[in-house]
Amino acid sequence: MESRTKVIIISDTHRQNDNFFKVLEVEKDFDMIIHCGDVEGSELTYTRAVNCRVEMVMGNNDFFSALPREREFYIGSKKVLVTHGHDYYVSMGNGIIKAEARARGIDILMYGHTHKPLVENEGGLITINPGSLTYPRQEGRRPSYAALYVYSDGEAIAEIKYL
Ligand SMILES: [Mn+2]
Repeated sequence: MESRTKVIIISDTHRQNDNFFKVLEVEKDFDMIIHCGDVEGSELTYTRAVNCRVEMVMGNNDFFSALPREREFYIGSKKVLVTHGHDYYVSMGNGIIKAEARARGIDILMYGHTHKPLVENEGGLITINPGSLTYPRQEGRRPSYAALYVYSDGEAIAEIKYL
């Protein structure tokens, strides 16, 4: 029987977590939360709020954090890389970080830092930037996050969602 893993991806909350709790009111039956950095000390807020696995990485504003700079793991058959992105100059574009992901054989790349949501799917690499739930910078400036669905048949679909 086919199974589905649903992942909620957030980033750049900067210690303002009201919109995260709004996401929890909207989203049900997810299996994992991933935070792409700039948590700013709210790590326990996330891990205590949900009963599922939570993965977080360190952002450029997480000065005293014990979080890792990067995480690599599998979701189903998909190899995932999570990093904040500032080490790969994502403010200038995502060419460098995508090249790194391809070199590592990554299937799904997640980063933040720009506060601008983005989903790309090219040549077998899915790239996700959930934007920011707190300080959105894209046109219209709606707080955003992403949902990722990984199916047991190998299919993966990501979408940007707005509050
Ligand atoms: Mn940020």
